[in-house]
Amino acid sequence: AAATSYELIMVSSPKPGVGLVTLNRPKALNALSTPLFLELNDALRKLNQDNDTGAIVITGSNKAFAAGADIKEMKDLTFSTAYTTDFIELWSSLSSQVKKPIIAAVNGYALGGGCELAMMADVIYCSSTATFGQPEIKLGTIPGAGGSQRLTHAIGKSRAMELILTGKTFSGKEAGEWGLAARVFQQPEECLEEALKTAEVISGYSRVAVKAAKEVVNKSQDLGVRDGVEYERRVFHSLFGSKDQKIGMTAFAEKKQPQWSNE
Ligand code: CO8
Repeated sequence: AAATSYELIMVSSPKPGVGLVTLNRPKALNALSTPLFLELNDALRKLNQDNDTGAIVITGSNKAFAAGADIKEMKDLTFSTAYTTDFIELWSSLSSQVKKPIIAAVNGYALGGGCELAMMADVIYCSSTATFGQPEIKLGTIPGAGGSQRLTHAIGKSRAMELILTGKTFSGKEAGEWGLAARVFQQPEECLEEALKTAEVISGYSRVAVKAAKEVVNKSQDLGVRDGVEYERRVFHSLFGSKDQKIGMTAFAEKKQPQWSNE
């Protein structure tokens, strides 16, 4: 992905095994236009396929992670065009097609589609002054990229309902207290640095086990507990067929560091 040049995002690898995607449309506070999303999807698809990448971090600027879908682009959109072109559907490839862990490092505004993009990631880190929200109601519409579902799962119905019905924003500090964000930092730079460090840690584990871990945790969002536990056990059993399970447990027994084969 690093070899591809993009206009609205930047792709780099600041740590071994880590792909960093930085949204870079500063004039529009990283509003998620279709061209931006096509670039983002392209970069994520390539990072997902890239053998050197074990985990991905998505971030924006200190001012804005992303201030939403591009309102100017949507202003004149009709029902029939939105419906026949499956508007927004391509967004979902982020959560369903990228099998490597994604950490969102959120500083500044994460509103509307920006909040939804953060919630499509597997883990959210943010700075305490970040501003989250689903303000679509103020525009005469509702969240369209999973916000009503993922926010409700993350922070509970009453809080999510209040936020979505009023369009009120909430801070990074609150996102941490409510369990939407895994960790909250004082400084934006620290937020990104810690996200990269965590991604590096994840990237150091067996790719097979990491992929399975992400898969089973995500299943908990769709299945009831009984089916989810059964699904987990099936995948757990299947990992006895991997080389890395043997490598990991043998290394423990021999008091050595495991050298993963990623097989
Ligand atoms: N879309 C398009 N342009 C935007 C957006 C946006 N979401 N947000 C900011 N911009 C532009 C502004 O128009 C402005 O451009 P210009 O300089 O040409 O006038 C530039 O970015 C800077 O913005 P402001 O001058 O407004 O900056 P402030 O610091 O004064 O305010 C705010 C920052 C509070 C973030 C303000 O920009 C704002 O309220 N933005 C809109 C937030 C919002 O409503 N987001 C939700 C959008 S709807 C949505 O995401 C629906 C999701 C459904 C699924 C997605 C489908 C694709």
